[in-house]
Amino acid sequence: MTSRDTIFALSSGSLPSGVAVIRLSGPGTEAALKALAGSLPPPRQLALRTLTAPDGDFLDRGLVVCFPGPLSFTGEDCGEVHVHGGRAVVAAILKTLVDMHGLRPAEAGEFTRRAFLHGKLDLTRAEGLADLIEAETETERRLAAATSGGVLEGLYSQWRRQLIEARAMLEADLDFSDESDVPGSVADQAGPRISAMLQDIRRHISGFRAAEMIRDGYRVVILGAPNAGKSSLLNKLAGREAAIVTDIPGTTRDVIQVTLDLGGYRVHLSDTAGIRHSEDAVEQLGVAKARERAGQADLLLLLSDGLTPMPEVTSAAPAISVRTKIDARPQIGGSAFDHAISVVNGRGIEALVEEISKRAALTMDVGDRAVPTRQRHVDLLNRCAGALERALRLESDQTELVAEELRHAADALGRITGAIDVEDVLSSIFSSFCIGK
Ligand SMILES: Nc1nc2c(ncn2[C@@H]2O[C@H](COP(=O)(O)OP(=O)(O)OP(=O)(O)O)[C@@H](O)[C@H]2O)c(=O)[nH]1
Ligand SMILES: [Mg+2]
Repeated sequence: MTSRDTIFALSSGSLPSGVAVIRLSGPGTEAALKALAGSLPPPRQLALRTLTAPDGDFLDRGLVVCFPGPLSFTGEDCGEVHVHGGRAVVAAILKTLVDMHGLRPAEAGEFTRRAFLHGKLDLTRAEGLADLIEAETETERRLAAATSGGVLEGLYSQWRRQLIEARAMLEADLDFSDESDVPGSVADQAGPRISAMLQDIRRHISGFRAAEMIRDGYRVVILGAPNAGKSSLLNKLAGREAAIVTDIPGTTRDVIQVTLDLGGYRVHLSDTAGIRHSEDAVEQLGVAKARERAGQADLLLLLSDGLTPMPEVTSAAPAISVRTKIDARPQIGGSAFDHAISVVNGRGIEALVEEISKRAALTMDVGDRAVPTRQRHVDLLNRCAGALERALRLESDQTELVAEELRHAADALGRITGAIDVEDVLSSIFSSFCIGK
């Protein structure tokens, strides 16, 4: 598998920056780098060169490196130039490259796509790489590092191999079933092994919820009657004036969402309109939105300053009750609230943040467990599990049909890693990458 086009892209992100890395891949890489830099250093060694345009115009001085295929990220001839990260510097170099014969700008994810096509990584590792680049929290980074490191590839390949072996045994059993020296118990042995694998797959699928939450974030919704101190709490946790705060009840009309990194977990915190009965049409819409958000939440914070009533909402999410403004209205005696806070003197805020991150951790923590990270994985795992279930329901003398179901099951796993038949999913997977990866 070789590409005719040589592709290039700015791989180091937004400009201006201290250094900009422009990456190339394809058969014309070496010639393009020579045209820019004159002589090239030995493979995989950086060297300082003056880069010039074909007419001899000075472009920049920078580092040049070549990675001849197949020992490169894409498996093709690759190279990089590291130049000063000024917009005009990079624009001049990209312009020089685009004018060269056989070179064109890379599409999103095209370097990784080529790496996949050259067998450098499977689809789950490629998806893990995309996640690693997108990772904003420590939890996301850990999950992405595991996936890009190949934990899913290892698991799915192992299951697939076992299924292919089991099927081969069944088919051999069929072929030799007339001969007395082959015991006829292969089909009987297959049953327990299939059902053990089915259990493993089901357990593995159940980890998707946590992975989804790590990627999408944990949704915390602040609710309370008007003036309870909801927007003040949102601002305090966001560390900025994200929402308007006044002493007029009914200030917040819309849902205001901020995304925070709480203890390494991505948390979406939503401030909502104060819940009360109102004749005002705009306020009614705001209250309806607040109720809707409560229904989609993973955790509710129910606020009251001691005078405002506790909000009543319908939601399956667990709730934490929070007494606000304890600087102005200290609590007397025992408390019916889980937490007591003041945004004025900061009391109780740390404990509340700790509780939110602890709850987020409970739903998101996957530990060392490998979990599916895409709906695509879950769909194909379910297809695999479905085939195994059908195989288990067959009679022991229906060996041929069992073998056929095992083939379906193995194929589904092969589609996850890209070992078989994936042309149709490649575009949707790689188009979500950034340019230059
Ligand atoms: N002393 C004191 N005042 C607070 C505290 N938190 C909020 N307030 C005040 O309470 C009033 C209402 O605060 P908001 O944060 O706007 O209340 P809200 O729940 O968002 O109100 P609505 O948007 O109207 O539903 C403002 O005057 C705040 O300054 C606090 O911890 N201590
Ligand atoms: Mg408000």
